[in-house]
Amino acid sequence: MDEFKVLAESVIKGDIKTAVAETQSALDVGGTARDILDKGLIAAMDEVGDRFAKGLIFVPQMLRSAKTMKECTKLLEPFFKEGDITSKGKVLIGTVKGDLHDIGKNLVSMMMEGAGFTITDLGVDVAPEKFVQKAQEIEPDIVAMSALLSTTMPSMPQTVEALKKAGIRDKVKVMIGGAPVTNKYAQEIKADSYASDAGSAVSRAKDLLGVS
Ligand code: B1M
Repeated sequence: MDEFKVLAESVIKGDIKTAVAETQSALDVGGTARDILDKGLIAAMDEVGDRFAKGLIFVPQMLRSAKTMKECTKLLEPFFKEGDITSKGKVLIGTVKGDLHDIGKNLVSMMMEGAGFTITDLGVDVAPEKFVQKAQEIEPDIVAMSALLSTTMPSMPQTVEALKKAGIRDKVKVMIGGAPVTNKYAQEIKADSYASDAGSAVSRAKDLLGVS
């Protein structure tokens, strides 16, 4: 985090103006979007999480840091585009029911879109029925679910079950991710794939659909 110390500190403090300026200057001096994201912004959010867990900060401060990170991420978006490409496949994505965390899900959407996937983003707090209804409407290749709370993870198998009940489970691939989610959990709930971060979500999606 040292290289991006001021950036990370401003995200932790929720100082949008400084964080945006630091992101821009890191890009201007040749920093890669991936480094700025991983070593600056995500590292800062991990620290925010630690401070929250220790009772040093509270929900309003977490929200402010989240808003700051989102503003910085906007500057990085163009750097995650892989070039002029035809659609690699349709992805329906959302954060599961009861869960309002969307930064990781938005990064996955952004990187998948940049890699040429067509994204339909249902947002946050997406109930299994909503995933099913939209999947029936747009016929995606992949249904992608994000969860950041251990308490909302059960909505993932519930969604898999709902897809099954609607008769479309074998027509889509299911990918899951989010901080508390593991590969083991993906296997347990019979998802087709798990990714630990947004970059590997792109690789896993390509693998699932057999595209490069
Ligand atoms: Co919340 N929160 N939060 N929070 N929050 C966590 C997740 C927590 C770990 C903090 C902590 O205690 N240390 C903890 C969860 C504990 C647990 O269940 N394991 C927690 C809690 C407890 C809560 C509340 C319950 C607090 C309360 O109200 N008492 C509450 C719940 C609200 C709700 O959802 N119903 C709550 C609320 C919030 C805010 C709204 C204030 C805010 C979210 C704002 C927003 O997202 N718009 C917030 C934040 C900011 C966090 C932390 C600090 C940061 C999350 C984040 O954005 N990280 C978080 C601590 C932490 O994660 N270290 C915490 C950066 C982001 C890039 O990482 O989302 O992990 P992440 O995404 C990664 C990978 O996981 C992966 O790719 C991304 C990286 O490339 N990934 C996927 C994500 N989705 C994927 C999907 C894929 C593949 C990969 O395929 C489909």
